[in-house]
Amino acid sequence: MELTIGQYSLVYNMLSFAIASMIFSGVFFVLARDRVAPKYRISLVVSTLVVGIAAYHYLRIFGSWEAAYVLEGGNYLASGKPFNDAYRYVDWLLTVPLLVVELLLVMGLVGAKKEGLITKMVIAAFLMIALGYPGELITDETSVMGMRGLWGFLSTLPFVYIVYTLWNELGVAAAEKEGKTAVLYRNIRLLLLATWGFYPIVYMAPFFGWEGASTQVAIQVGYSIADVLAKAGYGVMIYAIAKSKSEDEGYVIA
Ligand SMILES: *C/C=C(C)/C=C/C=C(C)/C=C/C1=C(C)CCCC1(C)C
Repeated sequence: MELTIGQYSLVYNMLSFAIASMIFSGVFFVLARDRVAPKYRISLVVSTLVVGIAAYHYLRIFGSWEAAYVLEGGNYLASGKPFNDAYRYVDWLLTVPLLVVELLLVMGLVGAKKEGLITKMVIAAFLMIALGYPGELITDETSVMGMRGLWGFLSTLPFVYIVYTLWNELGVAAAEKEGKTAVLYRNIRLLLLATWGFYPIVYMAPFFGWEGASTQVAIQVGYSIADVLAKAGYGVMIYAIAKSKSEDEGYVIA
């Protein structure tokens, strides 16, 4: 595979942007801790873990990208070292269940009130990523009816279950509240749908007949933007919900 300097640099800069976003959103979650009531702080702790794990994996992806290409005669050529994209799946395996947990925690849907919901969601999130991975390794199938399509379909079952359940729970929660908290619940619902919905579309790229350098670049840029929104942006929204609920409940910042 051959990349132009522009293509190579675009991915390089996006990965660098993702690293900065993950590290400094984490710093923000730590520093903003006292601005929310004690019972919501655990959500901010989980948000910090998510962006911390993502920052680590983005550093590894960045290193792998640098090692995979060499500049020769004005273009970037494959160095022979493969670009390791498996870091993304390892990252998702850890961070996606945690993203679900931070939301359920801030909503207060844990413990006796919603027996088992957190367990079901975490198992489903784990299955969604684990079932998608074998298909992601099959890059030479252009038909939806092949093995890539089959793994993708299996992964979509827990995906639909999670998104449908969270969408409903957030709708119920928004209806119970009013003012800022209700608006925030509705907004995070849209953010969840838009960002999570993006991943299976990228997965389907080979079915649309995309291939070569521009697809590689599009996938890396696309996943990086989606990850920043689904982890750092989502974490900021979780913080806003925690803060709004803290205010509703009369918490005053010391
Ligand atoms: C921070 C990372 C996030 C929020 C990753 C989310 C990933 C998904 C929602 C992936 C879903 C997939 C399918 C529904 C089918 C095809 C395979 C996947 C894993 C790309």
